[in-house]
Amino acid sequence: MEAVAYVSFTSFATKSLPFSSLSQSSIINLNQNRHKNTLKSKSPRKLVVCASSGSSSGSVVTLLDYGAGNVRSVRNAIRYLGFEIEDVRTPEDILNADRLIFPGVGAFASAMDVLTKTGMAEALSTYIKNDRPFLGICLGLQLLFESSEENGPVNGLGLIPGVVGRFNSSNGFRVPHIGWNALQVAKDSEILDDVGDHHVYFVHSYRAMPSDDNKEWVSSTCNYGDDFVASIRRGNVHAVQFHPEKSGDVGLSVLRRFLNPKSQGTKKSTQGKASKLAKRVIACLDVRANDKGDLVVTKGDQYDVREHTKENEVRNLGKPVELAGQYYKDGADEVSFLNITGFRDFPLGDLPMLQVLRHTSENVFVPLTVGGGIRDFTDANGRYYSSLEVASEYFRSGADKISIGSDAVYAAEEYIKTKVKTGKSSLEQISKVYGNQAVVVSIDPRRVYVKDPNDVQFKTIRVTKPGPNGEEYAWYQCTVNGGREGRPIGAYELAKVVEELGAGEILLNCIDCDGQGKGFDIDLIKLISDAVSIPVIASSGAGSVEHFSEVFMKTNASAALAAGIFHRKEVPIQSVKEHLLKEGIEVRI
Ligand code: 1PR
Repeated sequence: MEAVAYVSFTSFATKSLPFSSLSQSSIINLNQNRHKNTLKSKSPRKLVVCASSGSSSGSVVTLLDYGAGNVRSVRNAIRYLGFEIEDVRTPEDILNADRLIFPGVGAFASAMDVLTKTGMAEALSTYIKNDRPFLGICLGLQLLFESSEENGPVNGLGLIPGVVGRFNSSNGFRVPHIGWNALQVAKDSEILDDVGDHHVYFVHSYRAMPSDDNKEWVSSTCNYGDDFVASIRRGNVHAVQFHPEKSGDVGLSVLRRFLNPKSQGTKKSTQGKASKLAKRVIACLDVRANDKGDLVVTKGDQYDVREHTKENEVRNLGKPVELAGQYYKDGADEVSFLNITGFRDFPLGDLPMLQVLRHTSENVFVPLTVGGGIRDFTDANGRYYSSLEVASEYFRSGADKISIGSDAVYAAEEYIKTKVKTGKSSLEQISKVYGNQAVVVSIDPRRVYVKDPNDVQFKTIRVTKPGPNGEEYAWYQCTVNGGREGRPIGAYELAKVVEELGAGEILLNCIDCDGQGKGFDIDLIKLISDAVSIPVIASSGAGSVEHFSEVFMKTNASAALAAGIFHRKEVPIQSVKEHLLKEGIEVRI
């Protein structure tokens, strides 16, 4: 249970808490500061402490959440480990913390802006300079450096020498760096003791570089094109570029070692084989309400999810929360939920779906993606909801990434027509606020054979297997509304445009292959993964372990997703991974 109600940092910046509404006993003077940290405060302030605070207890951790994004996963992981959370509401709360976690989210400049305006930047610097127990995560690491090139240069807290720069995608490395990568531990860091040769989960486009000037801080590096700073440690101050809260058991052990250093045993023996970015294996749950109104995991054949019986009922393959939990235990590197009727139902009216996310995120510590129905919407009462509001609700409910289908097709068509980036599409708005690494575009193409590439204005390929009338070429037509409507845009054109508009990743389905178990559409996946420099997830058609090695050997896909074979328990996730390892393809184990 949380020790205090959540109050975002942003709200602290703009509103002052009504002291009159708090009891006298809940207001104490700054002089009672337990750790005698000093903060140069222009005017002496009163410190507000919740009656339930009790932070002298070793089971309470202070969380700095400045309200810029989803830190629900960090909260869930902390609670899962048996700790209570006290939210920072004032700079003094930072100085009073026994143990502070700072899961930075959003963009560097806006984070620094909020930290500076609220006095938190100064408090953080003081706290860290006083060697108080600190764990920064992702942006929470980057902000400790001198400056960042992200929309900048922008000054950081300046505690560690170095500039945070963007990954270089020109040498073939896909940006954002998304996925499970290996650490090279440079010095004993205690919190990394169980990581060893295991992969941890990264998702970022910017990174700090190790140098002679910061080597006393750097505790591990990771290689992605160049070596970048994966973690820092000096005394009680730690920060990690990866996401421990999304790195499965290994990540939880990092948090556990930080939260409870005294109770830690010796290093666990490490049996991982991590050396570089792993190919990801993703379990996908297509979710919708069945005819009785229960939310079920379903699975179609070429997008037809109804049984071919007299009753014609929606195929029911299980309960979403249970299946997601099972796939996490089985070793899925990510879990995706697609609300497949989101295009016609309003997702914020779909409370069971939000509940599914909330419950799943309490026990599943790998990335969760959710898609379906992300678009602007006006409800029956005339209330308008922007796509950003819809996405925000998904993020608040536990999603790490959201996936946009139909609405991205309309945005791409518009952009091709006008050549103007309006900034108003759901894709642009959500990636601006949450970063492009949080936005997946899901493409639902259908293969269209043609005799001559000049017959169509879209990018065609010479297909490996000719069409029914001997056609040697095909283009891939995008569809919307769950494959119900074909649009005048190809998957190739769409992929290029959505990358430009801010997508961080592409989920590449194929209606022809969906549910067929005959393998991924290698022609399509090669076409798209060669066309963009963001990661591509191959989807649709997996029927055996060999299909996974084929897609990774023949295309530049970063991940492969499957549904039916996992739901029907035909091929366990572990078998897929063992097979890939045997074939020399690095995966997380
Ligand atoms: O258009 O933004 O509302 O998003 C709707 C989302 O729902 C899209 O991501 C779209 O792909 C998905 N969707 C809509 N209708 C269906 C359907 O099946 N009737 N599912 C659907 C798409 C494809 C994959 C599937 C793989 C692997 N399903 O998610 O899991 O093909 O399956 P397999 O391994 O069994 O072959 P919007």
